[in-house]
Amino acid sequence: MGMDFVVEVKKVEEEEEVESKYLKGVRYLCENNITRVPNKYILPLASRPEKGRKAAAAQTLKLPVIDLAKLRSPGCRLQVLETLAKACENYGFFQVVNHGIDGELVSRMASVGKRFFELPFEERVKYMTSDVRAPVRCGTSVNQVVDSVFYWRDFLKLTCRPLESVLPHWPSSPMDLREEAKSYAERSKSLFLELVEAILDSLGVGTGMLPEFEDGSHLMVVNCYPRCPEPNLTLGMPPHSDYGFLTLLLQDDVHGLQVQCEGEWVTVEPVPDSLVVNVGDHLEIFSNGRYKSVLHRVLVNSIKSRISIASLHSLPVDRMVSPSRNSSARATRGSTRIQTSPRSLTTCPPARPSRKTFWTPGS
Ligand SMILES: O=C(O)CCC(=O)C(=O)O
Repeated sequence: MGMDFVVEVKKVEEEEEVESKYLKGVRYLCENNITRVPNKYILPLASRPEKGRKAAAAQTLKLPVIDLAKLRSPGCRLQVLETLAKACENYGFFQVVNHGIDGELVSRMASVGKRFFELPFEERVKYMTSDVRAPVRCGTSVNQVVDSVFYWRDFLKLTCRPLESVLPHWPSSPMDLREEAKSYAERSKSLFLELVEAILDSLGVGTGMLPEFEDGSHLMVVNCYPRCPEPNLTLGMPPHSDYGFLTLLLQDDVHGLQVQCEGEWVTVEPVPDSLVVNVGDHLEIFSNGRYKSVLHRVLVNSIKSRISIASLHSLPVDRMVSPSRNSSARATRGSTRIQTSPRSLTTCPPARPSRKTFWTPGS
């Protein structure tokens, strides 16, 4: 065996060892006290967050507020529906207050989500799989199997339908995870149904579809963004839109979520006791482009880890989503049809975030 060959094999083995370390996730990496961002996470210059960072830091966005208490009050409902429609048309995002999910439950859910990522790696690895249909999936970046550059994020994905049959597959540690996540998932589903009823109302399409939503898909994603020694070189999540009808996002008090607004990245101001809600691709299609599924991304920082819990809701996975025939959900940019299959993200190159394009069959 030649010396060159031995050196080459050793190099490949070393590279494989380094790669497999990254597959263990950002938390694992951080537990080893790194002081620099490894090359694997360094985005190309044009995709890094510092481009326009000063402006973005100065620009925080107070999202339109939807007060559920007012939505429930017959005297105020119409006005709230108007605010809701404008928010979905102009921002694709809004903030819900008085949402009715008990504050204690929200805190317990956030706490158990955080504690899951504090478990020893040997416990978390039990749930690491590349099978996107698994009822529970732990991983890192966006899609660690295909990402050439990794994002500074670990995740735990819990399929929430049908709840009783997926529950035994959810992590048994921390001990309270199943109980808290089940309660939170149930409350999130109820809130989604209430919001989707309002959305259908605001579009003037009637609420005949509600039973379909009751049977709809529901995925809960706990995102963990550990402190990052060089946050200007990477992102927690790239610009993307969500696939579903609505996403209900619970974020802690750490800034990170940015929304694209008039071509600029603006940071969403976390508001205590509220949930951030955004329009997903399915709703954009259903409303024929009237409501916007807007690109968003996540910044990381060097001071504080961040946790968020996204609940993605839509119609059943085998249901075809197409534009509503009702005239008030009229076409503003053509239309398309899409299968509600479990595709998790629509991403685009971070440097050039663009609007998705729609077409009308026959146009
Ligand atoms: O962590 C966040 O603020 C956003 C998470 C997100 O965009 C997602 O899970 O799709």
